[in-house]
Amino acid sequence: MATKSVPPPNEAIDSDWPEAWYMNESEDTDQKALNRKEPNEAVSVSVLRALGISYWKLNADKYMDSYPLKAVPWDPSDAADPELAALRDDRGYSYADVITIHRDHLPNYDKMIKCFFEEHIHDAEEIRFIINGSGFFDLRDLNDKWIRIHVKKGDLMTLPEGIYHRFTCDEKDYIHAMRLFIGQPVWTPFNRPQEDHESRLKYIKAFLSKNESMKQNMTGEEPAVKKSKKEDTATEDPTLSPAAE
Ligand code: KMT
Repeated sequence: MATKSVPPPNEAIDSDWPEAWYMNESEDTDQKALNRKEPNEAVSVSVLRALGISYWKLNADKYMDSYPLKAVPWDPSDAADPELAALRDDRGYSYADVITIHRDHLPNYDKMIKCFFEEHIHDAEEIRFIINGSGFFDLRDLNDKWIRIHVKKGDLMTLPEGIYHRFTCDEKDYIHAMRLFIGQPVWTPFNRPQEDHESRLKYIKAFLSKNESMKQNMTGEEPAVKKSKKEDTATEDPTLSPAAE
């Protein structure tokens, strides 16, 4: 589909970023609930940037009807939104798929939901554009605390290679999203712990070591090194792969 050519949009100004907060980390909470602390502890955009997050706000209202509910893969050159097309070209997003996470639309729904919520890293950047609906990306801060980011329609967010993170739908239980990739997609999640994984080491060097002073300012505590009960390393989990269906 031919789209009008426009320059790639700038990253969103701070006030347009999605809301983020430190999570209540009690074990027995519902993963789809807000899980805020009491009182709420908001997370600033500067903290999110220090963790390597980038964010653009796109006009999803205008173009959402032009995306299928599911297309695996989806040709990113079909983007009707000229800003998305410009971003795709500028950042080299050569692969995309479109999925809808809802019981009626996602095969193996229960397994997929569980898999998305397992703490993991990837060996590439994660790029997600929210076409409709909403959900939570949780990621570890400089002190290994969970930050919850509430993504909604129009949000395009990237998570850097090697960051510990997970995803869940919120209580509305519906998200329609485009997953973009540079080159051939690799869906393998590497579940925590991955302290010696090349991508984790790269992330520590690029973001955690660099922000040592910010880390100490945040709590005055030494960072905790959490070990997962899971002893496995890479999980070649076909459920993350669009080819699984
Ligand atoms: C992921 O990597 O967690 C997913 O692809 C699911 C979320 S897409 C909004």
